[in-house]
Amino acid sequence: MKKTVVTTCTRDCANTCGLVATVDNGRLVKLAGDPDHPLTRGVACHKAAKYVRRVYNPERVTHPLIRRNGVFERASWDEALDLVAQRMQDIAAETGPESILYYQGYGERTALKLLNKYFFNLFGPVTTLRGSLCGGAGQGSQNLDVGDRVSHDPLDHYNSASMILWGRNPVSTNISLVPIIRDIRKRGGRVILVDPAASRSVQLAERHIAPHPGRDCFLAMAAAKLVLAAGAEDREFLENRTEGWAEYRSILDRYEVDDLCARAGVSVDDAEYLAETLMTQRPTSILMGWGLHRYEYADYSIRCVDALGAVAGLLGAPGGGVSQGFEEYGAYDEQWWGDHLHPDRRTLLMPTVGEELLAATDPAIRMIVVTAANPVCMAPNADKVARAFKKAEFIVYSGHFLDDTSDLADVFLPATTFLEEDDFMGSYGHNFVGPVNRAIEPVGECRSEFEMFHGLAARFAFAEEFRKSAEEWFQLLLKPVLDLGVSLDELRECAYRLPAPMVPYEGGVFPTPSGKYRFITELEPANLADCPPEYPFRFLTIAAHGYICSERTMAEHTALPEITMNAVDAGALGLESGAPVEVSSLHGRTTALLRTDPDQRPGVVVAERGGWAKAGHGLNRLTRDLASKVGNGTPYYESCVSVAPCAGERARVLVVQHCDRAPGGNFCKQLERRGAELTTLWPENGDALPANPDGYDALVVLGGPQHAFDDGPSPHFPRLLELMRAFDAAGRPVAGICLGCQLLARAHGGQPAAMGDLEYGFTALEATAEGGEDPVLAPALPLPRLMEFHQDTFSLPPEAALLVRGAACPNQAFRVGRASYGFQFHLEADPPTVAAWIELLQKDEEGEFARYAHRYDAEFFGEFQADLALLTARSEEFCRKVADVWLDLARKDRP
Ligand SMILES: Nc1nc2c(c(=O)[nH]1)N[C@H]1C(S)=C(S)[C@@H](COP(=O)(O)OP(=O)(O)OC[C@H]3O[C@@H](n4cnc5c(=O)[nH]c(N)nc54)[C@H](O)[C@@H]3O)O[C@H]1N2
Ligand SMILES: Nc1nc2c(c(=O)[nH]1)N[C@H]1C(S)=C(S)[C@@H](COP(=O)(O)OP(=O)(O)OC[C@H]3O[C@@H](n4cnc5c(=O)[nH]c(N)nc54)[C@H](O)[C@@H]3O)O[C@H]1N2
Ligand code: SF4
Ligand SMILES: [Mo]
Repeated sequence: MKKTVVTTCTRDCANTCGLVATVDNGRLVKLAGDPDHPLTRGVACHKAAKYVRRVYNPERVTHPLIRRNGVFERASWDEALDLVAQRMQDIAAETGPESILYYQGYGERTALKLLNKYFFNLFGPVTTLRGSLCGGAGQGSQNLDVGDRVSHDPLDHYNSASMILWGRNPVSTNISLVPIIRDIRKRGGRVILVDPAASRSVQLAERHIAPHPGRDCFLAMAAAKLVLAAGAEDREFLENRTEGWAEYRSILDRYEVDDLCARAGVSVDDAEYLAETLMTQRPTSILMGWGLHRYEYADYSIRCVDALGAVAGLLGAPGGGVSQGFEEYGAYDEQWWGDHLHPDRRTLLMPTVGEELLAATDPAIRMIVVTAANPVCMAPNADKVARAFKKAEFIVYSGHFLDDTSDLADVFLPATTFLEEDDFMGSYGHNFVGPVNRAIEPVGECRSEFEMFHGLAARFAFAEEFRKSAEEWFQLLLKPVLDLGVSLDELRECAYRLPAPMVPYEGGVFPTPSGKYRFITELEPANLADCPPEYPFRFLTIAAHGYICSERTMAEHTALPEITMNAVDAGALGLESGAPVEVSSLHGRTTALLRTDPDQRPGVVVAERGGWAKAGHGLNRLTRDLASKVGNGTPYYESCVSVAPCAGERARVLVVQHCDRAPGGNFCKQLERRGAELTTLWPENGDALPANPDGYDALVVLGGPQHAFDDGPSPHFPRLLELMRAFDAAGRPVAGICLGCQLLARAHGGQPAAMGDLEYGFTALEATAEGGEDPVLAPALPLPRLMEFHQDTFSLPPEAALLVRGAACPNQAFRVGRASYGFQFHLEADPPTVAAWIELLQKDEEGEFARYAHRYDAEFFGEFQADLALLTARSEEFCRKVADVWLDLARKDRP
């Protein structure tokens, strides 16, 4: 029962690829680029393939959640929607609808999602946002120059002789452009990358110019001066089709080319190469990315690049242009946002949303509804944002995963992904509107926001104004396209090109009041501040290659985020590639893993954005919150950091692993996150165990299917038992998990034995009185349900203290000796491990677990999977706390 469905990727990505989803027996099995989409041409990114796993990920929340007594619990849709509607009504009645903030993120830009705002507008003048975390500065700046920014159709770049990628990284962020760019090279054209970082797009370019961050204006001015000096400017255009040319010319006249190059941090040769390309490789197109936007005076750079295009005659020329983004809402009738209903409403400035929330009074923000966003992770100065969110009484979050923002929410409304929805999607990277056709039924109880907001609206007096079928709404929302004579059914079949020009501003006509191009006429270099000596490095947190923004799972995070520095910078600070370092800014501090790169520009620290704070990747805890001068954009790269070696020596932890199905998981990851250096040995594969603890500060012994009482198949056990005792005698902490726990008991005089039964699944356990006072366990209490998977147990060693007790199997955790801890439950098990253990049991029809099949039946697994996201999240948090204190024991006892 295989079928394919043509659809469109709706993720926050300029490609907006046409996709073909393959569905086998109702299950999505493959997502590939649509060969018939004019831009995708059969090639989607590697993230599309990963999205299949994301849809079915064990961490995905598939049921509504309500927080009760501090913890999320599964709830019905009616309970969740009743609660949200009730709070909206109560708060609006008490302090007015302005006390509610609707925060719509960038994860959803489909037609139907315009209606989210319409819902709130029908409700009343709630507070909303203005400004942008993304493209505000760029759009605002280009609008000053051209009136209304319109980019060249990407397919027009097939007419380009050469291309300049200016602060744009298509290899990671815009894969559909890659064949077009390669075609330019193939035709003998040049591709130049202008980027302070050695991004992956270096591979596309024959020349990489790495200016000082935020100083592109000087490079563009230098190139413009060189074009003028050669008499190669477009004189006709400059004289007749522009305003402010004399003023701009006088700005150029203030500087010499070598001075400008020094200010930009590039060689004169770089500027000459750029100018020569523009003069000899006609037409050259300039493609600006979003990296240029993230500065306070981004308008200087963007407008000077535009000006360079104007001087060199690129504007309005086929194959030329200075292009950037597209109007992704162009296909929709924006009246259905409903913003005209409350023209005077309050808005908060998005780039400083933390500060704005804290400062909001009359009324204060009491309730926040977040859809398709992760501001506690992605907005700058994230700790402040978290503080501001915590001040609100009630937070509603709609999304897919338990991320930094949903961790602060009171209600979680699980949304469908685009694979479970019918909709339409415009693009900010091209001119096509694509159909979003449902490929699979919603996973679990997930609902599209269309259904969610209909459900909510039904609880209010304005229900009738909102209630329409999706079909009726499409007719209204897509009216601008339907008016062109295309039908909804036709739109559902394939991507449709909007009637935008291939080449904007042909004939030098611009949608400005005078119809002319407008030059930047003021540029004050003193506004461009350098990093202070305490934080000497510019911090560029750029798009990750493997993920869209913060769309990832907890388990996908590496132990530490990675930062890249020039090797000379690192050497001067005594930092080693591969070692953890402390990265600090005025706003916060974090640990990261250092990688050095000889090709990276000195003075900058580059990292990938989007990792979660709760996974130790919250880089926005370091970034500065302010708004750009033009366009209310977010100048993330006005952040400066210092980098230093981690304080103290690294703890060296020996890990003994017994099977690939029982990895160190969350426990070992947290040790690494705290700077520990792990050495993993596999005795089953012949690794020899050391004779004594020398060289190690702590020992972890992991689980496995072996029996702790049976040395026959595991001849290394006696040696391991000795080693466990020797670590303890030396005062160095030991942690044994499952099999490791049983071995620890045996090492200290307890007796492992077969249980004659299987204990499996997340199980409620109880801390003993001694557990409540234990230094390692107590800070992690109360106990969540924890994962069990064992058929053996043990008797307690004579001197041991029982810390955790279970009903079916009493001995669940103990302390023995100075600092040895045994955990029968799998506190370390991360979601992929648990998912593999589910499959192991479900598929084991004839194996050793088959006799328990009656207990672990479809109903058991149904319940198990419904709660999996919550269970694994809570167990991860518990594990993190235990690992932290346990590792501190290793550090404390070091001489
Ligand atoms: N894989 C992947 N793709 C994505 C995204 C993602 O997170 N991952 N995010 C999507 C989103 S939300 C967006 S907005 C786009 C962004 O798409 P891009 O603009 O292509 O990507 P960025 O990493 O934001 O920035 C591009 C480059 O600008 C450089 N840069 C930084 N400062 C300067 C400067 O002062 N001058 C110059 N010349 N260059 C500078 C950075 O080093 C970076 O390599 O990508 C979209 N696509
Ligand atoms: N340090 C640093 N921070 C940055 C940037 C940077 O360069 N440096 N760049 C910024 C940029 S360019 C951007 S665009 C912002 C992005 O900032 P945000 O929009 O806040 O963050 P995303 O990570 O894109 O979160 C989108 C969420 O929407 C969810 N989602 C997807 N589809 C749907 C849906 O249909 N319904 C619901 N309810 N949820 C859905 C996804 O699972 C994901 O959790 O981050 C900015 N943050
Ligand atoms: S994430 Fe971007 S490149 Fe990847 S499939 Fe979606 S639209 Fe295409
Ligand atoms: Mo973005």
